[in-house]
Amino acid sequence: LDIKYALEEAIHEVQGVYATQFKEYIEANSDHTVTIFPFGTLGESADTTELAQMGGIEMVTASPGFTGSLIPELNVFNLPYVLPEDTDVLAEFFRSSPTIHETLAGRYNDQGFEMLSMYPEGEVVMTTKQPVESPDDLAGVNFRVMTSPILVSTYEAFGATPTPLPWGEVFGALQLNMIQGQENPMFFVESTNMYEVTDHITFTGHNNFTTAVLANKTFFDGLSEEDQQLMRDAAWHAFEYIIEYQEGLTEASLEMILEAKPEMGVTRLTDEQREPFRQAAQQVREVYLAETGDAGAAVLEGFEADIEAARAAVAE
Ligand code: 6CS
Repeated sequence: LDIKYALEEAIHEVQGVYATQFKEYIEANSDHTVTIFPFGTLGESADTTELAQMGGIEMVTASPGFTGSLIPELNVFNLPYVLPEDTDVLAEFFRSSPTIHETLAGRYNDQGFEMLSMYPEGEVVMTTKQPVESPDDLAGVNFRVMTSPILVSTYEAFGATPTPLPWGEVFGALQLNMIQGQENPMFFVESTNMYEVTDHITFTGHNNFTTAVLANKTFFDGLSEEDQQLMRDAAWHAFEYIIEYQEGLTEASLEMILEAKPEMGVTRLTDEQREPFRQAAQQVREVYLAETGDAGAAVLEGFEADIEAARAAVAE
């Protein structure tokens, strides 16, 4: 078998490092091969997700920032101030959450996918042209978000003018001043040179970037039990690798940015400064609940219970 696997990122970025580990595991433990298609080779996230859904390729990395449009409950990952900030708790949550591995895995099944893994890619920061210390500073700022509607609600609540765009258009839009802000994990701000077209970084603590590794379900169901297990083992191997890989990555990336551009502004919101953003997050939660009904409420409740369980497990 040759497994075609498309990414939303470049090969040296987090999704690429994960995919490379997955590929090496599969190729070391079977006669199968994995061909990785980094961002840009098969289109934007929406294109590669659809391609995998239709069976044109076997695997894809698809982030809830985009797939929240397809599966409304996935917007739980996009809600501000829900995921834990402690990275050990966060990793344990992604490792053990029944809401992820049973409930949401089932929702992916309904859309023709087998979920192999979900993992965090790092704390999300805002990068903007002007400093941001409060929602007032976002007034009139066209702020790019991924295309899931709840991200539009989030930045509306944060006081900005949200502008959903596919990734490929972001650099140019910032350069042309059509947008004046965007959010992403620090490694990505560094690797995609976002710091060249924005002047301030703000740590708000409102989210961690989540992604999902999906296989086409018809393809996966057609594999032998042995090959299905191999795929799952490869995914867990890559999961543990990518969690460790990210230790210190935010700080190292920030250092590289400051070396390239010493005048870059860096603001870490204090608890007090975060308060209005937390208040706004309540509003977004209401939007999520109104749009997803009982199923969405159950996912959010399950999420919070699983996060508490992860916190307890890490404290032991
Ligand atoms: O902002 C985005 O659209 C992109 N950000 C990351 C960290 N990965 C892929 C995604 O397309």
